[in-house]
Amino acid sequence: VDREFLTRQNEILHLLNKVHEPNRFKDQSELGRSYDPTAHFDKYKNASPVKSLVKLYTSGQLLPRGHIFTLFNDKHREQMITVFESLFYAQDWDTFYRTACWARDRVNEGQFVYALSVAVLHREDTRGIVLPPAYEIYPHLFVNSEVIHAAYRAKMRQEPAVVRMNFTGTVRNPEQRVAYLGEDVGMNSHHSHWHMDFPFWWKEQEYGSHKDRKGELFYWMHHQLISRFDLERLSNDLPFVEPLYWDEKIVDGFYPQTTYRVGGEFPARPDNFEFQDLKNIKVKDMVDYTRRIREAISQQAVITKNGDYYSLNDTTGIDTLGALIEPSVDSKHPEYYGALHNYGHIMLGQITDPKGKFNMPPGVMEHFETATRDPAFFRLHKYIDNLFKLHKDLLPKYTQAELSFPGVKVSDVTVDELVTYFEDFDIDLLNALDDTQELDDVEIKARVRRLNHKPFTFHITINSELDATAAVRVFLGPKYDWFGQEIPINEKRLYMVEIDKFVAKVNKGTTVVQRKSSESSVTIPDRETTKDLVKKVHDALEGKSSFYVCKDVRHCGYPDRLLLPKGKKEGMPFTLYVIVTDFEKEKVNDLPWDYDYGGSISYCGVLSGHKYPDSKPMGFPFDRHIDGDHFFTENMYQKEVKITFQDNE
Ligand code: CUO
Repeated sequence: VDREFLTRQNEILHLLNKVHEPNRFKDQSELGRSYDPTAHFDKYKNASPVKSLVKLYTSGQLLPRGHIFTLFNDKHREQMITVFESLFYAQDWDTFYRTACWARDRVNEGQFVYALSVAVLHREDTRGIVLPPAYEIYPHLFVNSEVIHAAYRAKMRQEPAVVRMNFTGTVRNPEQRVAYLGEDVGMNSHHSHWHMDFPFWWKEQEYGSHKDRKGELFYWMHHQLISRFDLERLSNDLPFVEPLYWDEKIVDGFYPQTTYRVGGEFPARPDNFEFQDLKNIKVKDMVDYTRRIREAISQQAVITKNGDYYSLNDTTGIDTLGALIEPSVDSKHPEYYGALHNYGHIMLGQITDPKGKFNMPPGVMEHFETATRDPAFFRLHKYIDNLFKLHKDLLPKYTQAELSFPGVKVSDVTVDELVTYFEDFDIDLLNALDDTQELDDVEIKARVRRLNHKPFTFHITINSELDATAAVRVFLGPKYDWFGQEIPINEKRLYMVEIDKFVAKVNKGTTVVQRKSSESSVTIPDRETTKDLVKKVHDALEGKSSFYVCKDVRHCGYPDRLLLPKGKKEGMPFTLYVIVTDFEKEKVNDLPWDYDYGGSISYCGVLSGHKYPDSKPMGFPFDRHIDGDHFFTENMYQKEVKITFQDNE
């Protein structure tokens, strides 16, 4: 037992416990009271953030506790970054821990949780520490108001309760048919963690930590969110998502029926609402940014701050473009190309109170934890995605040499029956409720319906003339569109979802490669609950059990339950693609260990500053234009599979 690690794990869990209340752990709150950062400025690699933080605090300029924090508000975010940097620059664990205890009761709890989480994800001495699931730290952002009210009633009565949560809306709203995906707590937790692993405000140079292919990951992860949503829509007889446009009505409204802990309900948007000028962002700005980005794409070069041209005409163009559109700190010219995507979130979040006349709180689009609840999220991201598509379509088609693997042939692929179903899942609501002196905690949970699938295994038969290390990519695409027409490959590629990517040894002769759905490089299993985590750490500290520390712990990753789209009761046909290429040619030798993918690197990259393990563009070979005839080579295999939804209502 690594006692030091366990103690640290325990201390982080305590720091994140009921953050909206004063710290209930005596040693931490005492430490927070007695620590004086001003006496220890020499203990920070860079002391200016902590100096600013103390100044902001003593002059009463920090966002007060209890107020709503959103990352999209410049002032809120700047302050949060000051907190993050104070934690990140602490030279040793003790300084980090004391700074965190100090901030715990002084800084706005939303800012504190965000800053502490990102610091834990990026400091060397916290590597391997497991954070509680976001839906347990902040249940309000994940469950609806009805559940919160029922939970309060149960606590008042001091009775344990399980509260059933329904999806937002009614059957009269067709969009509700896919609410199970947009409101899935695991999916929202994945999305919010992605943005903590790849913050758009990350100052690579200053923090000395490179995030390999960050702009490309922004494109790929979000592209996959939309493709997956589209396959889910198809499974529910809904057409693919249409992009939104700045000068058109947003046909479908959205009533989140979700409430902030303090500060009221999330604002709703009626049907057919139009974009409005905000105080600081105008609709015309969005049109202008889009025009400039389209210009850059069509001339295959962006203009940099110095007025130079920076080429987009190669495989790294997508990375440059991702950074420009999100935008991240690495945007080549933020003044000229603006902040198309981030402003899109704000435009949608503030659409019903554009001038702040009614002092409405931020909309669901202004938090990564809640954004996908609004169907307009997928429409905004489809709009952004179409810009990426425009760029990819201008790149040359893959050559035979790039697509093929001479001497290697995939001769067969079999897979178990693909079956999906709904199941119940309980979320701990303990953190959602205010503590009152007189009332003890009782166990209160929200019970949600969520999609899952039966585990399955692929068997891939490869005939090879040589011993080789193969990169295996598995994709799933729709077969028929909403009208029942078979989708041509060049269109189908846009809706292809990545199922897995892994490395396999292939021997001369015949090799059968087996791969389980649970091993997918896209997904992670259910996050450990805070309660289990606390117990495990406690037991290990007492010497009652052992605790396995995984230094490569993954918080980001699509939920493994959602690996397959729902399909239909009568079985819905999809096309499965397996592509086997020469890993030696695409291998990036930057990892200290032998990499077979695993974890959740497909959408979430390699953490800890290492490079992405292969050099092919994400989405290869479906990311570029396809000419049906010459595309399929012997090292690829396609077959029709059926996904059957088992209705167990
Ligand atoms: Cu993840 Cu728009 O970037 O939500």
